[in-house]
Amino acid sequence: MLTLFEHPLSAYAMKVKMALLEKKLEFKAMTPDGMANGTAGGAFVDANPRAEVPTLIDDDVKVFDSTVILEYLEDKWPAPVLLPKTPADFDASLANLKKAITRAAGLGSPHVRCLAASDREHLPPGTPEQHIETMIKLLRAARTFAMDSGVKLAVENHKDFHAWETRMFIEGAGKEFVGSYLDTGNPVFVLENPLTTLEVLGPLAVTVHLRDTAIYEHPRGCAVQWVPLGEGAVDFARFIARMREICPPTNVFIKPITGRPPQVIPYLEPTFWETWPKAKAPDFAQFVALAKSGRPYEGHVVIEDIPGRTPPPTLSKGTKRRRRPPWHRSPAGRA
Ligand SMILES: N[C@@H](CCC(=O)N[C@@H](CS)C(=O)NCC(=O)O)C(=O)O
Repeated sequence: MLTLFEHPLSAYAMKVKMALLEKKLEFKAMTPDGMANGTAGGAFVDANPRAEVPTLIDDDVKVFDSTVILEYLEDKWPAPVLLPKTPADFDASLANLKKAITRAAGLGSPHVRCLAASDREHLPPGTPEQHIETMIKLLRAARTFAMDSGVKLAVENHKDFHAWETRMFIEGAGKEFVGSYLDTGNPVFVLENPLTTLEVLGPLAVTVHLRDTAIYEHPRGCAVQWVPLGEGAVDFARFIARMREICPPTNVFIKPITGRPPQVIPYLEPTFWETWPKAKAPDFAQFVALAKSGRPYEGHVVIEDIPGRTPPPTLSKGTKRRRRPPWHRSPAGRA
C-alpha cells in the first residue's frame, strides 16, 4: 500500500491527497514526528532528506515534492482517460470530463489536462479513425459546459496517437475550447521527433512541458530512455526558438520523470506496424534521423523504477538526488 507522509494543514499535502482520492488509490496517511523543528527522522527523512510533507512511499520508490508526486501518480495510474472502453461507457466518460472541468473551474484554473487513451497498446477495439470520431463526439458533448465554465480542455499528446491524429480531434471538436498540452517526452513513443510534434500541435498549445530523451539505434529499431533535461537528444534550443514562432503565449514547465530503463521500439519488426497503420513516412524519417543522431545515456544512472527491485543501499543517495527536479540539482541547491 502507498504511504503518504503529510500534515492536515499542508496545502501541498492536500494536492496529493486529492489526487490519491480521485484515483481511488488506497493509502496510509501519517503525520511525521518532529516535523519543522529539526528532529524528524526515520522512514520520513530516509525518503525525503528535505524532511518536508508531502512525501510518498510506493514500495521501493520514494518521491517528494507535491508536483513531482502528482506527476508520478499520473504516470503510474493515468486515469481517467477520455476515450470510452466501449460505447456503453460514453456517458461515464462525459461525466468524468465534466467533473474535471468543474474542479478546474473551482480551482480557478483556465485549463484542465485530459488524456485520450494513455498508450497505443491499450486503445479500445476499433480503428484509429473510429477513435478520432469518438473523441470529437465526446469533446463536443462537453463544449457548452466547458465554455460556460471558462475552462479549456488541454489534451496531452501521450503514447496513444500521432500528433496529426491528436490535432484532428482537437480541431474536429473545436479549438476554441480544446487545445494541446504539448509534452516533449511522449513523442518518441508514437514514432515522432518532438520537433515534428511541435510543428503539428504547437499552434494549438495551451501549455508546454519539457522532457528530454536519450534515443539511439538498436538491432530491433531504436531504444529510448527519459533522461534529465539537456542530457538527451532533443534539440531544445531549436525547440524553444520554433516554439516562440508558432505557439500562442503559454507557460513552459520542466517535467522530470527519469529512472526508467531504456525501452526498445522495434520498428524493424513487421508486426510492429500493425499498431501504426497510417504512420507518415516524412514524420518517421525525422524520427529515424533523431535516433541516428543520438546515443545511449552515459551519465551515472540508477534504474529504480522497476517493480520488485530495490536499489542497493550504496546507490540510494544517487537515486534520491537524480529524482529531484533539475533546479534542485544545481550547485546552488534548492531554488
Ligand atoms: N515544494 C514542496 C513544499 C513542501 C513544503 O513546504 N511542506 C511544508 C509543509 S506545508 C513542510 O513540510 N515544512 C517542514 C519544514 O520546512 O521543515 C512541495 O510542493 O511539496
